[in-house]
Amino acid sequence: NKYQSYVLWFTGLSGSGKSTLANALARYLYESNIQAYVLDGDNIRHGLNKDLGFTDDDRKENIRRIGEVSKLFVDSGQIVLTAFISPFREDRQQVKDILSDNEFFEVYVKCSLDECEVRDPKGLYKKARNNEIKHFTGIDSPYEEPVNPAITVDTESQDIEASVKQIVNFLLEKGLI
Ligand code: GGZ
Repeated sequence: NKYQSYVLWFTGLSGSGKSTLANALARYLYESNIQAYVLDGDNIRHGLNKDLGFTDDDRKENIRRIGEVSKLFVDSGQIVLTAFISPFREDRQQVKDILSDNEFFEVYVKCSLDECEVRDPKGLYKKARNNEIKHFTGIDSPYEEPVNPAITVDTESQDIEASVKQIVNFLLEKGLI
Protein backbone atom coordinates (compact mmCIF):
# COMPACT_ATOMS: atom_id res chain seq x y z
CA ASN A 1 0.00 0.00 0.00
CA LYS A 2 1.24 3.48 -0.82
CA TYR A 3 -0.99 4.73 1.99
CA GLN A 4 -0.32 5.15 5.66
CA SER A 5 -1.26 2.11 7.76
CA TYR A 6 -3.90 2.25 10.45
CA VAL A 7 -6.82 0.47 12.09
CA LEU A 8 -10.44 1.45 11.60
CA TRP A 9 -11.98 -0.06 14.71
CA PHE A 10 -15.71 -0.66 14.21
CA THR A 11 -17.65 -1.08 17.45
CA GLY A 12 -21.37 -1.56 18.04
CA LEU A 13 -24.10 -4.00 19.01
CA SER A 14 -24.66 -7.38 17.38
CA GLY A 15 -26.70 -6.71 14.23
CA SER A 16 -25.67 -3.05 14.01
CA GLY A 17 -23.91 -3.73 10.70
CA LYS A 18 -20.20 -3.71 11.63
CA SER A 19 -19.13 -6.64 9.46
CA THR A 20 -21.35 -5.66 6.54
CA LEU A 21 -19.99 -2.14 6.65
CA ALA A 22 -16.32 -3.16 7.05
CA ASN A 23 -16.65 -5.56 4.10
CA ALA A 24 -18.45 -3.00 1.94
CA LEU A 25 -15.74 -0.43 2.72
CA ALA A 26 -13.00 -2.98 1.94
CA ARG A 27 -14.63 -3.63 -1.43
CA TYR A 28 -14.86 0.09 -2.15
CA LEU A 29 -11.19 0.56 -1.26
CA TYR A 30 -10.16 -2.45 -3.34
CA GLU A 31 -11.91 -0.93 -6.34
CA SER A 32 -9.89 2.22 -5.70
CA ASN A 33 -6.70 0.10 -5.68
CA ILE A 34 -6.29 0.46 -1.91
CA GLN A 35 -5.72 -2.75 -0.06
CA ALA A 36 -7.42 -3.29 3.29
CA TYR A 37 -7.94 -6.38 5.39
CA VAL A 38 -11.03 -7.17 7.45
CA LEU A 39 -10.76 -8.90 10.80
CA ASP A 40 -14.10 -10.18 12.12
CA GLY A 41 -15.66 -13.10 13.92
CA ASP A 42 -15.39 -15.28 10.83
CA ASN A 43 -11.60 -15.21 10.67
CA ILE A 44 -10.74 -14.62 14.35
CA ARG A 45 -13.32 -16.23 16.62
CA HIS A 46 -13.30 -19.41 14.50
CA GLY A 47 -9.50 -19.60 14.53
CA LEU A 48 -7.04 -17.79 16.79
CA ASN A 49 -9.70 -17.12 19.43
CA LYS A 50 -11.78 -20.26 19.27
CA ASP A 51 -10.92 -20.98 22.89
CA LEU A 52 -12.83 -17.85 23.96
CA GLY A 53 -16.52 -17.38 24.77
CA PHE A 54 -18.56 -14.38 25.84
CA THR A 55 -17.88 -13.84 29.53
CA ASP A 56 -16.46 -10.39 30.35
CA ASP A 57 -12.98 -11.90 30.75
CA ASP A 58 -13.16 -13.77 27.46
CA ARG A 59 -14.32 -10.67 25.60
CA LYS A 60 -11.43 -8.72 27.16
CA GLU A 61 -8.96 -11.36 26.01
CA ASN A 62 -10.63 -11.49 22.58
CA ILE A 63 -10.15 -7.74 22.10
CA ARG A 64 -6.62 -7.77 23.53
CA ARG A 65 -5.50 -10.41 21.02
CA ILE A 66 -7.29 -8.67 18.14
CA GLY A 67 -5.51 -5.46 19.14
CA GLU A 68 -2.15 -7.20 19.04
CA VAL A 69 -2.92 -8.81 15.67
CA SER A 70 -4.07 -5.44 14.32
CA LYS A 71 -0.78 -3.91 15.43
CA LEU A 72 1.13 -6.59 13.52
CA PHE A 73 -0.92 -5.85 10.40
CA VAL A 74 -0.25 -2.12 10.80
CA ASP A 75 3.48 -2.81 11.25
CA SER A 76 3.37 -4.81 8.01
CA GLY A 77 1.89 -1.85 6.15
CA GLN A 78 -1.78 -2.74 5.99
CA ILE A 79 -5.01 -0.86 6.52
CA VAL A 80 -7.03 -3.00 8.93
CA LEU A 81 -10.78 -2.93 9.41
CA THR A 82 -11.90 -4.69 12.58
CA ALA A 83 -15.53 -5.61 13.25
CA PHE A 84 -16.11 -6.74 16.84
CA ILE A 85 -18.69 -5.64 19.38
CA SER A 86 -15.81 -4.70 21.70
CA PRO A 87 -18.27 -3.65 24.39
CA PHE A 88 -15.83 -2.28 26.95
CA ARG A 89 -14.38 1.24 26.73
CA GLU A 90 -11.30 0.19 28.68
CA ASP A 91 -10.49 -2.58 26.19
CA ARG A 92 -10.87 -0.30 23.17
CA GLN A 93 -8.67 2.27 24.93
CA GLN A 94 -6.08 -0.44 25.57
CA VAL A 95 -5.91 -1.17 21.83
CA LYS A 96 -5.63 2.56 21.08
CA ASP A 97 -2.75 2.77 23.57
CA ILE A 98 -0.61 0.11 21.87
CA LEU A 99 -0.93 1.98 18.55
CA SER A 100 0.27 5.45 17.60
CA ASP A 101 -2.06 8.47 17.51
CA ASN A 102 -2.67 8.34 13.79
CA GLU A 103 -2.98 4.54 13.69
CA PHE A 104 -6.29 4.00 15.51
CA PHE A 105 -9.69 5.38 14.54
CA GLU A 106 -12.78 4.32 16.40
CA VAL A 107 -15.89 3.98 14.24
CA TYR A 108 -19.10 3.82 16.24
CA VAL A 109 -21.69 1.82 14.31
CA LYS A 110 -24.72 3.28 16.01
CA CYS A 111 -28.02 1.43 16.01
CA SER A 112 -30.56 1.14 18.83
CA LEU A 113 -31.05 -2.15 20.63
CA ASP A 114 -34.71 -2.10 19.51
CA GLU A 115 -33.70 -1.95 15.85
CA CYS A 116 -31.00 -4.61 16.24
CA GLU A 117 -33.58 -6.86 17.86
CA VAL A 118 -36.00 -6.30 15.00
CA ARG A 119 -33.27 -7.15 12.48
CA ASP A 120 -32.08 -10.17 14.49
CA PRO A 121 -30.35 -11.67 11.42
CA LYS A 122 -29.25 -14.84 13.21
CA GLY A 123 -32.13 -15.15 15.68
CA LEU A 124 -29.69 -14.62 18.56
CA TYR A 125 -31.64 -11.85 20.30
CA LYS A 126 -34.68 -14.09 20.38
CA LYS A 127 -32.61 -16.87 21.93
CA ALA A 128 -31.13 -14.42 24.44
CA ARG A 129 -34.63 -13.24 25.41
CA ASN A 130 -35.62 -16.88 25.90
CA ASN A 131 -32.56 -17.46 28.11
CA GLU A 132 -31.14 -19.92 25.59
CA ILE A 133 -28.00 -17.75 25.31
CA LYS A 134 -26.43 -16.13 28.36
CA HIS A 135 -24.32 -12.94 28.52
CA PHE A 136 -25.79 -11.51 25.32
CA THR A 137 -24.71 -7.94 24.61
CA GLY A 138 -27.53 -5.48 25.19
CA ILE A 139 -29.69 -8.08 26.98
CA ASP A 140 -27.71 -9.34 29.96
CA SER A 141 -24.24 -8.11 29.11
CA PRO A 142 -23.32 -4.41 28.81
CA TYR A 143 -22.34 -2.29 25.83
CA GLU A 144 -20.41 0.87 26.63
CA GLU A 145 -20.90 3.49 23.92
CA PRO A 146 -17.79 5.26 22.65
CA VAL A 147 -17.27 8.63 24.33
CA ASN A 148 -15.33 10.34 21.58
CA PRO A 149 -15.29 8.20 18.43
CA ALA A 150 -13.44 9.44 15.34
CA ILE A 151 -16.65 8.89 13.43
CA THR A 152 -20.21 7.78 14.15
CA VAL A 153 -22.30 6.12 11.46
CA ASP A 154 -25.99 5.77 12.15
CA THR A 155 -27.05 2.56 10.45
CA GLU A 156 -30.58 2.94 11.73
CA SER A 157 -31.26 6.09 9.73
CA GLN A 158 -29.07 5.52 6.66
CA ASP A 159 -28.24 2.57 4.40
CA ILE A 160 -24.86 0.83 4.14
CA GLU A 161 -23.91 2.75 1.00
CA ALA A 162 -24.41 6.09 2.76
CA SER A 163 -22.37 4.90 5.74
CA VAL A 164 -19.55 3.75 3.43
CA LYS A 165 -19.58 7.17 1.77
CA GLN A 166 -19.47 8.87 5.15
CA ILE A 167 -16.38 6.88 6.18
CA VAL A 168 -14.71 7.42 2.80
CA ASN A 169 -15.25 11.18 3.18
CA PHE A 170 -13.73 11.04 6.65
CA LEU A 171 -10.68 9.17 5.28
CA LEU A 172 -10.29 11.67 2.43
CA GLU A 173 -10.56 14.66 4.81
CA LYS A 174 -7.92 13.18 7.10
CA GLY A 175 -5.63 12.39 4.16
CA LEU A 176 -5.82 8.69 5.04
CA ILE A 177 -6.68 7.67 1.48
C1 GGZ B 1 -22.83 -11.18 21.85
C2 GGZ B 1 -22.67 -13.13 20.63
C3 GGZ B 1 -22.90 -13.86 21.79
C4 GGZ B 1 -23.10 -13.17 23.00
C5 GGZ B 1 -22.64 -15.26 20.15
N1 GGZ B 1 -23.05 -11.82 22.99
O1 GGZ B 1 -24.28 -10.86 15.28
P1 GGZ B 1 -23.14 -11.79 15.27
O2 GGZ B 1 -23.37 -12.98 16.29
O3 GGZ B 1 -22.59 -12.30 14.01
O4 GGZ B 1 -22.03 -11.08 16.09
C6 GGZ B 1 -21.97 -11.49 17.45
C7 GGZ B 1 -20.63 -12.08 17.69
C8 GGZ B 1 -19.90 -11.22 18.71
O5 GGZ B 1 -18.54 -11.56 18.77
P2 GGZ B 1 -17.45 -10.44 19.04
O6 GGZ B 1 -16.13 -11.10 18.97
O7 GGZ B 1 -17.67 -9.28 18.15
O8 GGZ B 1 -17.82 -9.99 20.55
S1 GGZ B 1 -16.90 -9.23 21.60
O9 GGZ B 1 -16.24 -8.11 20.90
O10 GGZ B 1 -17.82 -8.77 22.64
O11 GGZ B 1 -15.90 -10.17 22.13
C9 GGZ B 1 -22.98 -12.63 17.59
C10 GGZ B 1 -22.19 -13.77 18.22
O12 GGZ B 1 -20.81 -13.39 18.17
N2 GGZ B 1 -22.50 -14.01 19.61
N3 GGZ B 1 -22.88 -15.20 21.47
N4 GGZ B 1 -23.34 -13.82 24.15
N5 GGZ B 1 -22.64 -11.77 20.65
